[in-house]
Amino acid sequence: MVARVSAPLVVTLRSSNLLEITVPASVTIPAGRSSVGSDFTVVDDAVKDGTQEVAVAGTAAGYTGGQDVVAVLDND
Ligand SMILES: [Ca+2]
Ligand SMILES: [Ca+2]
Repeated sequence: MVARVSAPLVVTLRSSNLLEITVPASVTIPAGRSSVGSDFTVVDDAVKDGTQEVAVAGTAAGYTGGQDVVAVLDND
């Protein structure tokens, strides 16, 4: 079961590779909700670097952090 937060919860975001994906420093889950959306920015690096896997992690005080891996494709 996914818990809804009783007060707004600030989640700090981190990208494992800022040369591939940048993320907002944080997002806030509104009170009464269990999640929130966020836009990530994929960097067009003009380097023939193949598919890169980047971990995006979220942490919040009092909660177990989580992360997921995003595959950034290459268009060069
Ligand atoms: Ca790249
Ligand atoms: Ca590239």
